[in-house]
Amino acid sequence: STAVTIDKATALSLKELAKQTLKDNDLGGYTVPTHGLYPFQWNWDSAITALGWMKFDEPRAWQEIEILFSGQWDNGMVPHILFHKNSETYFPGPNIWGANRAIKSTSISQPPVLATAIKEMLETAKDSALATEKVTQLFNKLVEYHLWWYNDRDPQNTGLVVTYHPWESGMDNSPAWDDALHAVPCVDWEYTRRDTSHVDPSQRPHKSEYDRFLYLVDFFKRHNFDSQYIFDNCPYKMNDLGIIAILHRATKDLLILGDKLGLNDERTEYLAKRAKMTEQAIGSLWCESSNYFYCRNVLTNSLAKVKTSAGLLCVYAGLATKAQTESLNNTAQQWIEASQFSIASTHPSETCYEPQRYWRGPIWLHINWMIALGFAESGFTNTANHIQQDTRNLVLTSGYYEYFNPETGAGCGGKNFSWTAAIALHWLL
Ligand code: 2M8
Repeated sequence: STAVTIDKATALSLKELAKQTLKDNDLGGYTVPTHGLYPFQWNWDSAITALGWMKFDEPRAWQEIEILFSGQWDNGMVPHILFHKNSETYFPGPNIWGANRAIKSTSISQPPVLATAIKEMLETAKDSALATEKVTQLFNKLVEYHLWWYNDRDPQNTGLVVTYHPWESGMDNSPAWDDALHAVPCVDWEYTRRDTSHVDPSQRPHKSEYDRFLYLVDFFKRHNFDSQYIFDNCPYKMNDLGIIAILHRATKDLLILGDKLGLNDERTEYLAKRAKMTEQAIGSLWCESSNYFYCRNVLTNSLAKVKTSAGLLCVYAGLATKAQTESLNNTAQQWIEASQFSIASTHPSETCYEPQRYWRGPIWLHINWMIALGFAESGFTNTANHIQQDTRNLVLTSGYYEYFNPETGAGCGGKNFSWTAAIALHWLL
């Protein structure tokens, strides 16, 4: 799309609107993604949202992260949702998940962008004494979280962690899960979804997907969240590129934090070894004939050959070789040209691409930020600038929606959305 510069007055009012969005979504120390549709604290939403708070209320930004860690399990996992207060506007709630820790939560995690966000927060903090104090307090919890990812989700040291649920990937109905999810049984009980009463059902996942999402939730509960049992028997097991890439970058960021604060020890050395294993293993997700990284269904050992934006995150992770990065940059250039706004979450030339249906095509601002960061750091500034410019245009055109239609720029899903407002504050304005 054409370059538009934001004049000072517009930038100022967009900034005010973004701050107001975070304040309106603040439930007293943690931020809901948006009222109604998502009335609890989500893991990667909070990490991204803290970057927005950082621009105008640093203590509040640190509090967001502290409250998220208050729900950390004894085994180190930081859950994907913390159900701090009851709400009837979301399904499935805490009783369906059945994980009654001190704070009710789900039993899976989400893309671990936390350490990366915390490093960014420390580096941009105006109150560096406060930032240093907070990171020092949080460091051990972050280490435990990363140890959980590698030990619990890659107990056989393959270098590639597995995920057990599309909700864990954060990219709920990505076409990369279609085949693997199809093999999961459906739940045999009736339920009432709430999402489709807040948002047009044509922008949400299908019932056939929810039936399987819920089967898996129930499976974890029935087996008492037993790590070993679930690893051995879960009917859905993916090497998800989004999680692998985000975890990898976050581990490197954690080590940098540890260096800065003099907190590295034998546990972080172990994390560094795990990261090396990922570097050695990632090549198995690269397809030579199509020059792209794909997710893998671990149960069938087959690559899910559909180009989703998760593949581009390997650049952000520093997991792509120089030649792979060049080739991914060419693919990204075509991707950008294929629709008016970029980056569509599924490449528009794929037959499964749907511009309005959630993670099957729409643009997500935090993913754009990560992809652009990766290309900028690898020296592909044109690609990075183009993505950033398109992202600005989206916000100018439609404001702070949950996600955007790549063909029209129309806002989709929930309105007044925290991570969209936060990315605007952090990266665009
Ligand atoms: C979406 O996922 C939730 C389940 O976690 C849902 O649809 O009910 C995803 O976009 C996810 O990535 C995001 O964290 C969450 C809250 O914004 O919504």
